[in-house]
Amino acid sequence: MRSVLATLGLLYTAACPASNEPTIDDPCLPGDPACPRTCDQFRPVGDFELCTATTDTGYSVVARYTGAGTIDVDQTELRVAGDDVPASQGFDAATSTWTLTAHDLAPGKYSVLVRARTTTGERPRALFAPLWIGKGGYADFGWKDAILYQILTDRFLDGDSRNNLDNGAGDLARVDDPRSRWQGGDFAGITAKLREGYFDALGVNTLWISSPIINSHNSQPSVGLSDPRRFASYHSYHPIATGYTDRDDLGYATPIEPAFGTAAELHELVREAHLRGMRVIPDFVVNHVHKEARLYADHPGWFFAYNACDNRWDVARIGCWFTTDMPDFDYGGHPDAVRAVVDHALWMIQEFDLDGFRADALKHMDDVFVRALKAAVVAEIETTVQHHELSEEPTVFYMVGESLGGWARYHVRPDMVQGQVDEGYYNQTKASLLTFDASMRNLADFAIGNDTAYLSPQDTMGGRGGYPGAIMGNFFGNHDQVRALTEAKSHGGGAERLRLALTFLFTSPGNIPMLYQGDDIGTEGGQDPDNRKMQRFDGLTAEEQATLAHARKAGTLRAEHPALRRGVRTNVVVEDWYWVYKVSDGSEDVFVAINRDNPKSWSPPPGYVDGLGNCSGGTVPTLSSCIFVKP
Ligand SMILES: [Ca+2]
Ligand SMILES: [Ca+2]
Repeated sequence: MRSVLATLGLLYTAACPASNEPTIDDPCLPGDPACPRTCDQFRPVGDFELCTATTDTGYSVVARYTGAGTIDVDQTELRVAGDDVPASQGFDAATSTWTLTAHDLAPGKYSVLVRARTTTGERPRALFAPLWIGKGGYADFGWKDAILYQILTDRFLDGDSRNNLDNGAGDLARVDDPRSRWQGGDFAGITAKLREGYFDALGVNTLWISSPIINSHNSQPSVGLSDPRRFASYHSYHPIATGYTDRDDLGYATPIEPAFGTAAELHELVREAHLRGMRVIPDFVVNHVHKEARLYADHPGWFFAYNACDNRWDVARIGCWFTTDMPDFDYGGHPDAVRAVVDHALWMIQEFDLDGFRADALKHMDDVFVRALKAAVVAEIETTVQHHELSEEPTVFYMVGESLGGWARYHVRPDMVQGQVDEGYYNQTKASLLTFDASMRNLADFAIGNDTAYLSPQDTMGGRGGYPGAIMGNFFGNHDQVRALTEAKSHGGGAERLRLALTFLFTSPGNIPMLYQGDDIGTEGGQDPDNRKMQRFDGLTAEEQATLAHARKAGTLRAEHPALRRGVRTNVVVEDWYWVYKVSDGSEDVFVAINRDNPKSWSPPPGYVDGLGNCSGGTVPTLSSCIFVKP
């Protein structure tokens, strides 16, 4: 993987001789000629001036407090790489400066967080400095390199049955469909699979998990007003601890969903991910709260009056309530609400060292909020990023939204989010590879343009969306769609079509492949709640094992071949039922053949082999795909 930082000329190198390099236990003080610092460019960050520098195995962080008053080091919190350390560490009281340096580090994320207090009890805004160290997908990562796996935390793996909710207790007992109850999945389950290498085997380096914030533990009404069914909030879209920060706990003992585990377990999950160069981006749900939320009780005026969405998703898109129990934020009229929720977001990101957000329901929030969130992320999270608009540096905070009904492009702007889940990609992939309602020629015509479609601005929905830093999320299934395998089966096909879609997903360059849990093995399911079954790891059928093996090969090929992530796709052969394309990044070419037709004769240039193991001897078998690479 090429080093993005090195390419941009942003990688500082240590000035200290190796024998004289300071360690975190032996910090060098600013201006001490015996121990030269590597930092020389300071930037203002709130009440601090910050300088950070990294090498492949070390870092220097110099943070100088420039605000009012005197730092009370005993009352200040300092966290380095997830560990709380005494704030006196590396602190020079005379200059109000922390100097933190370390070397000989293993690859990973070594963010620094300072929650300062002054001797008069003032609390300056937290200082956060995200730092990735090391090669091999750590500091040499840009968001085009992401390969994402979508997890519904409650439905992945029950790693600790002690945190499970009792579905028979109280109001929850009104949920009579087992598919709509809590099922026990948790942080511990995800962490167990991280340690086991389940995601590594798929080439996956980014996890989208459910929102970790506490939800209602009662039963919920349906979105449809005349639908009598009750649902549990296992999907985490009914938050009640919204607004929680380290400064204001709103009266909650923990803001973290207890059915998913503890805050310590979420820290552990993120730490295990970062050790592997893996990014974690939770769902971020702030269009609304649940009516049990403290924020709603304390500030009812921050919310629109009850006004059911009731299928008026476009005409009432900003101010309607999704259900009778989900008060909807009126951000446009309440700057205090914007500030409170942005501060909640910053707290979450800093506290858990998160790498991005999957931003829920963007289309249903006032632009004022989205812009305020992005501005705060740039100012207070991306404090080690040089070029915020490029989405290239490893500490860029990636936000990917979800705006259906043609709204995807609208929010893809430098002052909003880098990407959206790409509805067009979903629709076309489904039509050409799962249902066979559209031809391969349609898919080719769509895909070549779509790979780069969001890199240039275009008018859309009364705005102008698309910019050179855009990176969309490609997908052919998620928790809101009928399962891909079910689409294939209901149109006369089977798992072989799902495998065509997997090949296409993992070989589409420029944007992030987002694979929904279960689509790696070929899980069936209709509309919600049928499409959210518990992930299965054991007792897989031969067909499921074949699909998982295919997904692993295709995902690994994407991880190993930069052209598949960052290249440009061109057509080689386009027929109605058959397509061969080439993806090139200037240093390598990868050829991909996808065949819905009778066996085809096609050979790549000499020296290439099919990494999926389907094609040899110049033949592309029927209903199969091949990814030709040079070994
Ligand atoms: Ca559990
Ligand atoms: Ca709204």
